[in-house]
Amino acid sequence: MTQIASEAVAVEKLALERAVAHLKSLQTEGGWWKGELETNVTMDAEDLLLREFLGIRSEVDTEEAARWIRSRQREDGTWATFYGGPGDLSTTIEAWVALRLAGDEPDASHMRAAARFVLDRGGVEAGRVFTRIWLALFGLWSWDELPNMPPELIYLPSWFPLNVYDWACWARQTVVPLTIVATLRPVRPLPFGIEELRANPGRERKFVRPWTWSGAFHYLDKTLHTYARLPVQPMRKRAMREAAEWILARQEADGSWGGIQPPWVYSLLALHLLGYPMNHPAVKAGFEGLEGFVIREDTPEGRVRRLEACQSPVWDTGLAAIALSDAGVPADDPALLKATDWLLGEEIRQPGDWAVRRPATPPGGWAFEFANDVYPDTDDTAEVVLALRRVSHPDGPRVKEAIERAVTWSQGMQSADGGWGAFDADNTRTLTMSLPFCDFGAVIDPPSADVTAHVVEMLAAVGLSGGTECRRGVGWLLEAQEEDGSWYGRWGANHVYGTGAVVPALVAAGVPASAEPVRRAVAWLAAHQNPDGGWGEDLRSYRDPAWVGKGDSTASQTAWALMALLAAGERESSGVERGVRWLVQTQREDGGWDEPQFTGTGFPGDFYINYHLYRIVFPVSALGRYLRAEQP
Ligand code: R04
Repeated sequence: MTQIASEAVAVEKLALERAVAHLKSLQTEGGWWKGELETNVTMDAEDLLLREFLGIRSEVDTEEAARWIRSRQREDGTWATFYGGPGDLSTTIEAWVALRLAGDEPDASHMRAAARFVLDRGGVEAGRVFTRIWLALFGLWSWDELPNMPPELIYLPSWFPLNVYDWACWARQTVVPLTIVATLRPVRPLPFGIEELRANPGRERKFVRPWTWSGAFHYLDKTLHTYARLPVQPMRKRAMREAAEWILARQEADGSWGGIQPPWVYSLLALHLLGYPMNHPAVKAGFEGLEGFVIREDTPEGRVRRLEACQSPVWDTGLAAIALSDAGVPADDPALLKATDWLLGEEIRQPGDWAVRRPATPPGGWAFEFANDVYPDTDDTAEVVLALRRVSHPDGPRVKEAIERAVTWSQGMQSADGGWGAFDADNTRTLTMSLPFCDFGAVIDPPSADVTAHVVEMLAAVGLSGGTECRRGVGWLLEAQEEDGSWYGRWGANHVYGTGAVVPALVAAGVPASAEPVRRAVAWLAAHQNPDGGWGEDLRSYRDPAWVGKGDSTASQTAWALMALLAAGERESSGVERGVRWLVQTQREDGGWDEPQFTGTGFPGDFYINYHLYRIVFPVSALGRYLRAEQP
């Protein structure tokens, strides 16, 4: 090696050492990691509305939440769903209403700017269903102008179209409580109106074509509205009680539902409306648990309060352990042992909703959150197994058995087409998407390239690359490659995430780095490297193909691209060298990276996440793999 080359490697080693020290410093006493899960202000607006509705909204909470919401408003008066993104109509409507609750006057300049944007976009009339449900709760929107959601849904058997198990688990847990809310149609008026946000007082009606599925559902909806207005409905009452039982059976140990905000909030609302008092154990646990998702922070403007939409400790801990191991931290390092102890305690040993589709599959695996026993997912399970197998733990058999259960469960969760969805097998019935209610977010959980890749990589790592499941998974991935050589990213932004997950998986499963699909992926990554050496892909790419593979360079996305290129044997390429240099040059003094950009996806097109640990775990993995890759 020449003098200059070895100096360059020394710089990268130093960068990695500092990054490892930074990552280690973020580990908690309990052995786990958890980065903030940042989303958007609908969380905070809806929290204030919920508390107002229940009569438990405090002055302090309101002031702190309002301060946070104001701090997120942009120059043009709008709120977005991700950093640097375009103004979002529903988010801006909800923020405006929450600020009115907090006492902001409609003629204040920031409120007028927001209202102007809302009117420009068609007013509240054009807002999403969830937003209009919140307005209806306060008499600001008519329940008649919302899609019907009959609670009798709960009776549909699991083979019947549209039954609750045809819905993705997050939508299932949201819809069941909403059937109760939308049937009882409560209204608790506010001391102010929203005239400022209405575009056309007499809402115009569009002709809906009855011969499409969504058209047919539209007219069915009209019929159901007529039924909803009939007076005595003992059958409805029974259905609502049945739905309440279903909800109560799914409350988690921390009082949450799925550990995610919408099901949590609507479940509490539904129980309240059915007469469960605030001191009922389930309701009490629900509100106490929410406290654990509140972040308070002191800023120059005063204290702010914001809510996490969900929490990612298992995911973060798995990724952090893999990163440390990639960086050369020894397999028996105390940091890895502590993480392993915690992860072993988080294993899920009981059946959940997934068992409806896979009754014969024994339980095992991991979920995303602290408490999420009903909803383990294949993505977290794969990453945790990839982490555990690199640790040398004193109780080897215990680790081995947990891994074996997780592998068996993952194999059982393979969908009929050979891919993997996150929370369920064969959750692929697209009919659900045509319901008038479903105008926001993914409502099914079909196999995706990123999740399938993680499971394939895990199966290969435990020596099962020759097994049927892994081989069918590889087949699914090859089939899913885009024309341009990339893979779509369902849970991360976007094609850089998908490609960054799939290439290492294919190579681990035995596809040669010289094979044509891998070469096409390498070419796609090379063609989308930024002039500064990094990679970035804007979340607008989900709606606008012009953005695919394009955006500001970020640490996490640069790391994903690098891991794909390294797996593809490109260590000596100038692309890898320039990518690594970008990471080294943008590293902060404390060993971390800045990443205001959101690179996580909740729902493509609708809901995005900034996982605050992504900016450190992925660069550590990428630099670690770069430095440990075999020298030619
Ligand atoms: C990074 C992938 C890991 N793996 C597990 C996924 C975890 C995150 O999943 C969700 C997060 C969510 N948030 N909010 C919602 C949500 C759903 C998820 C949500 C749910 C219902 C409605 C609106 C938002 F599945 Br309505 C933060 C794949």
